[in-house]
Amino acid sequence: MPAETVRLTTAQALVRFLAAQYSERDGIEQRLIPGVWGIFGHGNVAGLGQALLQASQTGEADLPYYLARNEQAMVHASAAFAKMKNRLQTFACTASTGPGSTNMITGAALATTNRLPVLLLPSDMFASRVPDPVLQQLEDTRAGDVTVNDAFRPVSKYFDRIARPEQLIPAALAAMRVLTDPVETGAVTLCLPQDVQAEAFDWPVEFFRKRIWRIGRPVPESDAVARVAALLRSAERPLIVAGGGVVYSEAEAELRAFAEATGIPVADTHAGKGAVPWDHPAAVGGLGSTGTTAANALAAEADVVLGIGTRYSDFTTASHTVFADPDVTFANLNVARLDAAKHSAEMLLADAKSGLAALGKALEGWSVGADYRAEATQLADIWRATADECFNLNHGPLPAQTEILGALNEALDDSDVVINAAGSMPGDLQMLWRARDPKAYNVEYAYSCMGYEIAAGVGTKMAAPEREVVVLVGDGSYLMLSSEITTLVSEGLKVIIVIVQNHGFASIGALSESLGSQRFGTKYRYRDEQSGLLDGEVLPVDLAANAASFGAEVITAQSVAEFREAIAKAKANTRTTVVHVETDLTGPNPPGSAWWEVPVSEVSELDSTREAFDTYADHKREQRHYL
Ligand SMILES: Cc1ncc(C[n+]2csc(CCOP(=O)(O)OP(=O)(O)O)c2C)c(N)n1
Ligand SMILES: [Mg+2]
Repeated sequence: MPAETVRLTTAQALVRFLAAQYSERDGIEQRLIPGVWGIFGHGNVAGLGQALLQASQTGEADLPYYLARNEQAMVHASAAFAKMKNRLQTFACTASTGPGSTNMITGAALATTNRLPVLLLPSDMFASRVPDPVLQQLEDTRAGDVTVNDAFRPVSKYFDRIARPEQLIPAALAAMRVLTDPVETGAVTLCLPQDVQAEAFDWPVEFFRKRIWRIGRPVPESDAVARVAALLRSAERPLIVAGGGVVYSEAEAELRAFAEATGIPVADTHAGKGAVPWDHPAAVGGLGSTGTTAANALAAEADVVLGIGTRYSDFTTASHTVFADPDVTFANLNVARLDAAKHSAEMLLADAKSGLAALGKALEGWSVGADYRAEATQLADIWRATADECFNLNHGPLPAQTEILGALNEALDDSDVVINAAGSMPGDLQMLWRARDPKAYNVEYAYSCMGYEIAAGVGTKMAAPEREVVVLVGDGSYLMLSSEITTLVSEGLKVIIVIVQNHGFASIGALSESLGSQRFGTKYRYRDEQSGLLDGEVLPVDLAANAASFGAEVITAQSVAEFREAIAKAKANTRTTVVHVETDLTGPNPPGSAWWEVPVSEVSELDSTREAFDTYADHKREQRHYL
């Protein structure tokens, strides 16, 4: 008997299919794609646009539509949503052809580098090619099948172009497989030619049945557990590096129990922060270039490093200098072989939760020495006192950024979420922020993308409406992508946005100075007629008025005391509230204790560059391959 079919356009079929996809982990089933973000243009208005409208009017598929103001932002919102949902749910994003689609490429790269699932549906040129070249079409003299969407290939974990309706069947199934695979996940891109979106086909009804994508917990091989346990038993100064994999796997309780039983201190990365509460006896805080003195001192003498769910970015390893023992060895518990193999490690391929449980069992009765435990606790206490000083500087006339962060940290509840991505704040937060909840800290530091912050606020609030969501955004990042404030307003989502105004790049300014480049081009100033440089008067830019013009409530704070009041008011508010505060561009910053490799010009006419090069060369000598 021939299979039962239903006649639908490709776009209608995709909408129906997406509404029937579920993820499941630990017995909890939920919609994998609970909605679609989009901005319509000629590429998708009559295809996916019609399908989404029809679904909402007939109720044949439950797939709500959300309108973004910028395509990059809707991908960030989706990635932040997925992060908050521990990668068990995400959104689809539809964009028109050409610029609408290529605007999503930065978001795709962010999702893929952060290992966060997002489903991207860029519209594409006509599969028929009849009206070529259509508006916004790239013409390649060497190849007829190249479009701007080919630029998604390197930043997508799965890429396909649906040139005929029935190609959607294998492509959609492959897309779901990749989105729900903790090893493979990232941006998944299905390019939809605008004519194919509207073309009808007789689809097998079976394609639209409810599908449950099971997200398992791979268990480690017993031999691998034994090898890693033996390595740890031989260690005198082991250190744990807790990364995002701990949080995505929801392995916090296992990690805490493991650290308590073994006494191994736990350092964290941005993505792993909160997995162990900041005041836990084993916690030593952030590791690496912007790490605490405690974590970095322990790393310097660690003999065995146990990386759990970490990708070991250069900030975590201080560009391969933070682990300084010449005989240091690594063991990596990771679901992905890519990460498990890093630093010539003994690999423990497994989900963090199941891997930690197995390793904990194998190490029963073993613990590090009491002296080492005491040393780690003491180092952590010293760092906490340093952080307290950073929070209470009484700096003037403008407050220091660290004082604002301290006041904010104190004002927030344990479950409140703080968001940031780029500038000088990630470093300060990595050192100073006190997180108790694994979902309370969302600093995107794989792609460190200016413009993620406010868009991520949208996605995070959608994922966790019960939590207070606080976006920290520098003036530079605000100027890059603040338009989603209007989305917060139109969706009735309440987020607190703290704009930290310092009239330029505190981060890159300080970096520039340290590298001999004299803060060149890092301030938002008038061009000075005499010097010809951008170092004239401060610009009359009013970001508070700008935010108010988007429909947010705005409070301006002139001091730390006023900032505290503003946050209290913002917390009491029920609608999106922006707190604008000006801080000192030049710090003071928390004390750094590790390097970050940024190459300095080897030959130069400038004294500042020559001096910086000597320092750079000294650090280069400390760098290791970890072979
Ligand atoms: C999209 C993007 N462009 C450029 C950079 C490089 N970059 C990193 S921090 C920074 C300046 C950020 O300025 P602001 O948001 O004001 O933060 P501040 O440094 O003042 O704290 C720049 C340009 C980046 N991370 N992302
Ligand atoms: Mg700034």
